Amino acid sequence: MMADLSQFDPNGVSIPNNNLFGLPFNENDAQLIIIPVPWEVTVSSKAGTARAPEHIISASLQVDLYDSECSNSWKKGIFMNQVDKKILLKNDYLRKENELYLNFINTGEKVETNKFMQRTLKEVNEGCAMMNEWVYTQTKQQLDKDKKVALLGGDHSTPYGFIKALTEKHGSFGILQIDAHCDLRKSYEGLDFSHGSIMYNVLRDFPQISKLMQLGVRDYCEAEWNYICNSEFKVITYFEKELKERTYEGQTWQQITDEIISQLPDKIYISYDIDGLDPKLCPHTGTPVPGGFDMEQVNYIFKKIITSGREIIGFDLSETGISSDGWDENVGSRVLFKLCNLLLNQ
Ligand SMILES: [Mn+2]
Repeated sequence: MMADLSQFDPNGVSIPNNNLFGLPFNENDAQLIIIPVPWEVTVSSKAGTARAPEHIISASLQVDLYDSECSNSWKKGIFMNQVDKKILLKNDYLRKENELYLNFINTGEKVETNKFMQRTLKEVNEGCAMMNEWVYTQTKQQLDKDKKVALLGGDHSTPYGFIKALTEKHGSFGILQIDAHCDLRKSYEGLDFSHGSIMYNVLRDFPQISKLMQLGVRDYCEAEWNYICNSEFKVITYFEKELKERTYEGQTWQQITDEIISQLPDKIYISYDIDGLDPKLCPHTGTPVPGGFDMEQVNYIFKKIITSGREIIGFDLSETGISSDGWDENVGSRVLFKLCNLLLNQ
């Protein structure tokens, strides 16, 4: 079903009661469905990303709809589901529980010695498993209707269930991860489904993932480094330091981009942790790290992926923070619009 756009003025002012980007679509007539996941239970530092989907909707009304590279993409329809209030409430409760637990282990105490804390940790882990199951069901439902699907976090633990649903739909594919971190930690801080373990978890559980390409990493631990070295090139990480040094020594971004893309399989899932960008663009993200990409630098890679004939099968955007002046959400909504256009432009 196509939406009737005859009454819609894409050059006009957005109507606030409309959906994302002020677009006049609904769940039936939109080709792309975005699933918001208001979840940041395992985030130990700054809170806020669970509220990002609601904030991004408001900020998105300021995004102009003309994208010179794929000017008709949005006309295929973009619709974001309502934020699920039950998931959000569960997040708020479990985030507090997890804070108690993290404060406890940060004092050097052992969880094995404290029954109360063992129960808290169990509750957090079960809650995260429930969220994964919920995301799986939500995204699978839409994929079964032949919709294009994307996920908006929340923290970076949120896409686990979505990636599972995609392995069932597409079989083998690669993940392109934009991130300041590797997220390859095994059970970070005793948490089964931490934002710092998302790539470890999906690589462990879904052999369909043939390649993990990480770009912009600049904060990682020795175990993660060893994981990459022992992966037999299944995980390829372009560290920020290496990328910067290569450009200092005269290599162009075009050369580096071509090299990156040549190692990617035909089908690609994009996992975009906004902290891969320079923190000037995401100051309130959960774990900001100095350095990082400019938005256009990453968009250039995406554009080249499309022109190389590869297919983008879905994406998540996670870790967007919220701020009093709306800056993080403003950037987040622009990254999101570009990703939506890419997904629809094929
Ligand atoms: Mn991440």
